[in-house]
Amino acid sequence: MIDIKKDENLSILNHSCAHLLAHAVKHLYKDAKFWVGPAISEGFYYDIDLGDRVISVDDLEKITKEMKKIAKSDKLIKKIELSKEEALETFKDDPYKISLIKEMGDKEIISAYKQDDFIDLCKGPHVKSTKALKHFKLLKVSGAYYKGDSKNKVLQRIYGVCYPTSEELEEHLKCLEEAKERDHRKIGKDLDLFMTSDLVGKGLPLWLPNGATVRCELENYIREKEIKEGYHHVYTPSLGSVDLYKTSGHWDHYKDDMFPVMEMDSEQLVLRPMNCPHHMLVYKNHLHSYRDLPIRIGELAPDFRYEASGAVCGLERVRQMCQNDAHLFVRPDQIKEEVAKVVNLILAVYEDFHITDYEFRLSLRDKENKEKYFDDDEMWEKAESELRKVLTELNLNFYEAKGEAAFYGPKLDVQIKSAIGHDVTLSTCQLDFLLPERFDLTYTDEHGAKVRPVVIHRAILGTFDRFMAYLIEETKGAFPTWLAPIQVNIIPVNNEYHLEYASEIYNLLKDNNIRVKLDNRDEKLGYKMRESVTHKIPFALILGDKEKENKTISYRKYGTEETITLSKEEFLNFLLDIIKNKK
Ligand code: TSB
Ligand code: ZN
Repeated sequence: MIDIKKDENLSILNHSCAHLLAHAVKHLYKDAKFWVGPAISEGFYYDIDLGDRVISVDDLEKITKEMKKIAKSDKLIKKIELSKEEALETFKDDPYKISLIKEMGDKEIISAYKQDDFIDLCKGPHVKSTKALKHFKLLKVSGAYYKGDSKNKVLQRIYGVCYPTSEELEEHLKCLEEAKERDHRKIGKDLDLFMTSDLVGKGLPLWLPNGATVRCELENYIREKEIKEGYHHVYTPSLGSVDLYKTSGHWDHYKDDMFPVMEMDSEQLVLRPMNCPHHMLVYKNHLHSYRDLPIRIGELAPDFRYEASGAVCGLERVRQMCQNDAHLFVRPDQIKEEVAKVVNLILAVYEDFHITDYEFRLSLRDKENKEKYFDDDEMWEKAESELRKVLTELNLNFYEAKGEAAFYGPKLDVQIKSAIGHDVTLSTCQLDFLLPERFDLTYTDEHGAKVRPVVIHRAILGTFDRFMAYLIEETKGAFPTWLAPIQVNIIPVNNEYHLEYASEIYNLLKDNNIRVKLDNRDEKLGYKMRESVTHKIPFALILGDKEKENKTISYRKYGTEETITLSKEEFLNFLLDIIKNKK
């Protein structure tokens, strides 16, 4: 999908189309007040205050018609420069624009753009005439808090996209359709991977047997990999006392993302949003010498975060998640080597899953935001420059983002795009000088002195939830054989004659730990074959007279039309090899 924001001409066109939208809305709803209408990666939107009115699909049609009319009438779009007083006078009926003008401070000249009877406060640039805005589509409408703050009024946000030609617009709409087809929520439902229920709650999906099977494979996969890399896994509770999170600093900087306190007897408990505090205590359970480090404590750990109800999305953003987490306790001189190992582990895992479309992001703090980040300039400067140095030395291509750090330190995040265009973090590797201090962690150095270790937080698959969402969208539900909920579907040509042989093959595969299904329903062969494809099962075995007689099997691989015959032993070895080597 084209990123509109990355193309200057398309950005101008889309932003101009946002003005056209506001123009049409102003014609149709006289009392409408307008906040902002930027171009975005997906096209454009405009946030509009329509009183209590909620825009419907019918309204969108009406607005579209009016926009087309204005576009066709070829109105020139002219830049106007106003003094502050003139601007305040021009926009006196719109409190949102007045607040924008006031926010501009002492600015002497304020620019606006005018097309026929509509004027909007704007820096520009714009296309020359409304005529250029013929090929657009209004896509959806949603509520959006004024300035993104949930304490404020909900405005109507209307989204759209605009292209210079109808062909390009059609192409874009086709891509949107395809993205909808790839959306993990749709595939998850179609393939019975997971379900959601309002009775359980928002952001709390239930993993069904098919999805749970895939997850179990992912858990075994990453656990084994980590054991080979010298990790030790633990199980720690999903609850912790408020004091634990006061000690860590979560209470001061992360409370808004946590579920509220539960009072029990004399204890105050919270559901944990992260596992770091528990792991700090695991480290502290023993004395350590410099020779013991690095110590790598891993856990597949459930966490709970109070994500906004508008932000939760299938398995991608949930309120209960399971992290593929670990905390590495290292000496300062081991930071580079350990970060390198984490990065290499991420890259090795990505190779196994054929993940190629991602970007590394160095996530830094926002100095101005005192609430969100631990306040210690010296510590932050040290952590950020150290992590940047390591990444540069590792020759990693990364971009920097302010305001994306954890409250305790900077992060190296791996960013991917979901089917419907969400930019989300998959893996993460974070450098932390704070928690060792807060928990008073030490080791003894070669001179017998007590020294602070440094902590590296890392999640390779991120959470199983988000990773699964990603996998579903990347594979469109056609998982590689080693992950597929059902790996082989056995279809006897005729139950009367071939069921016995089919059962023999079924037992052979089952005894070899292959996830196999025997479709012995009295349905037509063609029907069963088609269903095998709909369920995206990697192998369909067709067993008839020839196979029974020669002790062979004939298979069709998902996505191919070819039928291949092998001896049953050959097939078994072929299958075991594919699974073992994750082909
Ligand atoms: C890596 N303390 C660290 C940990 O040691 C931590 O919690 N980091 S995190 O906040 O970045 O979360 C780790 C990963 O969880 C993220 O990289 C992301 O992939 C995943 N994640 C975060 N929030 C959600 C959510 N609401 N739903 C699903 N996955 C999430
Ligand atoms: Zn952590």
